[in-house]
Parts: sequence; structure tokens; C-alpha cells
Amino acid sequence: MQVSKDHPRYHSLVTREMMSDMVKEGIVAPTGLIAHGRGEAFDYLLGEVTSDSARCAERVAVALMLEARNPVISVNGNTAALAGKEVVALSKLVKAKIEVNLFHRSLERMEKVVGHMESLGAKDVLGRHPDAIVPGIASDRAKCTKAGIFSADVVLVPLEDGDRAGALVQLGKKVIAIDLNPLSRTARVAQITIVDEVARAIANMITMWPELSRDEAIRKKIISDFNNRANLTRSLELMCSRLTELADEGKP
Ligand code: PTJ
Repeated sequence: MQVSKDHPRYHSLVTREMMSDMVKEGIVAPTGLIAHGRGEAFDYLLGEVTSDSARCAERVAVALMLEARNPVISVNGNTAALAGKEVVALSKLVKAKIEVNLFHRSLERMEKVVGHMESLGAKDVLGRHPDAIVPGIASDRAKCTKAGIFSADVVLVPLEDGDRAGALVQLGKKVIAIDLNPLSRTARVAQITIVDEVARAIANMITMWPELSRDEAIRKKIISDFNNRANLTRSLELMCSRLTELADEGKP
């Protein structure tokens, strides 16, 4: 479908078309479109820009990945479609492995998502041959690799479901979630929660890398100063105040 550049929701409409094409290609799961719609609604409340609290969590996330022994970025269909390029660039900067991990897992989809990441320049993508299980998860998301998620100390999990995020925390990992919904179980169970759109969040993280990669003292300080609960509250307060402002505009 041709979308006019003058349309006020141009970017959103183009992204929706791309996501729908990615469903046809088998990269995004059909229910991934529903998850995308939910994300759009929360992003609307944030004004579709990165908030100060999200930027703060993004900085801590980069610092944590740089300090990690074995950082891994977990990629599902939506993340591959929306932010595949950004994931590849960030993984190279922070020396993180990329592991594809799917909720709606099939050999065919796994092949397609891994192939998509490789076509964007990712090397040694993990996930095709799982040889470990994250305990306590009922879905196929439990399947992972020993070299990747299973032995990781820090795992970045964009657009996650709460069960696996919780199970990874139980396994002793530091979990960084990217989730536009500050109320989700994932957002509440992760140690670092970035309430921002996935492509925007990872693009920001890339710009933060030069400063943080040079300064170990800053990395350690922002990690130890960070309070995820307080930061999540700031995201909720921002959404509430935007709603109040909009409601006030309509008052006589
Ligand atoms: O590719 P698969 O098979 O692994 O399936 C992936 C989906 C996304 C379908 C699966 O993980 C799923 O159902 O996720 P949920 O439980 O719907 O959670 C997705 C969360 O991500 C929700 O809280 C959304 O608000 C949030 N979200 C959606 N789009 C974005 C987002 N967060 C950041 N950026 C987005 N673009």
C-alpha cells in the first residue's frame, strides 16, 4: 500500500506495513502484530519520544553490557523486524552475542529470523541448535544455548514475556528489558527496565557507547546508583501527567 508522506501518522503507517510484510515472510508471528499495537498505544502516551527516565535506563544498560563477561541480546520476530540493524550494531560495540529465541518457535521460523539477522551483518547468531533449557518456563522460550543465554551474565530482552524474564532472573542473570508497557510483568521483574520503543532505545544506546566505553568509573557509578523501581515510577508519572495535560486541554 502506498502511504502518503504528508499523512500525520506516516511513520506509524509505514512501520505497520513493514510488520505486515514481515508476517507474510514468516519473520514476525501473526500475534506479533497484536503485541506491536499494544506497544504503539503505550508509545502514544509517551509522546513517541524517549523520556529522561528511559534515557537513564539505557545508559545503565550500556554500562552493564560493557561490564559483563558474557552479554547476550535475545532476539524475537518483532525485534528482528523493528530493530534488526540496531541490534547488530550494538552487539558489535558491546561485544554481545545474538541469540534468536522465539515464543512461537518452529524450525522454519528460527531459520528465517536467524537468516534475517545474518542478512543485516550479524555473525555467529545462536539459537538454531539449542542445547540447554531455562528451568521454570512452560513455553518453547525455555530452549536456549549453553554458549549464549544459558551462560550469559547479562541478557537484553526486548519485547519479552514475563515468564522468561522472571526465570532468567531466577537463574542469576541480570535482565535488561525493553518494554513500552511499564506495568508489564517483564518491566517489573527485570533489574533494568527501558520503557522506550525498541528501535529508538537501541539507537540511543549506540550513541552512548563512546563515552561509556572509555570511562569505567562512570559505568560502575551509574550501575550502583540506579534504582529500577524508582525509574519505572518516573515512566508511569510521565504517562499520567501527559494524560492530565491532554484532559486539561479539553476543559472549558
Ligand atoms: O517472535 P516470537 O514468536 O518470539 O513472539 C514475539 C511476541 C512479541 C509476539 C511475544 O513475545 C509476545 O506475545 O509478547 P507480549 O507478551 O505481547 O509482550 C510484548 C511487550 O512488548 C508488550 O508489553 C508491549 O507493550 C511491548 N512492545 C510492543 N511493541 C514494542 C514494545 N516495546 C518496545 N518497543 C516496541 N516496538
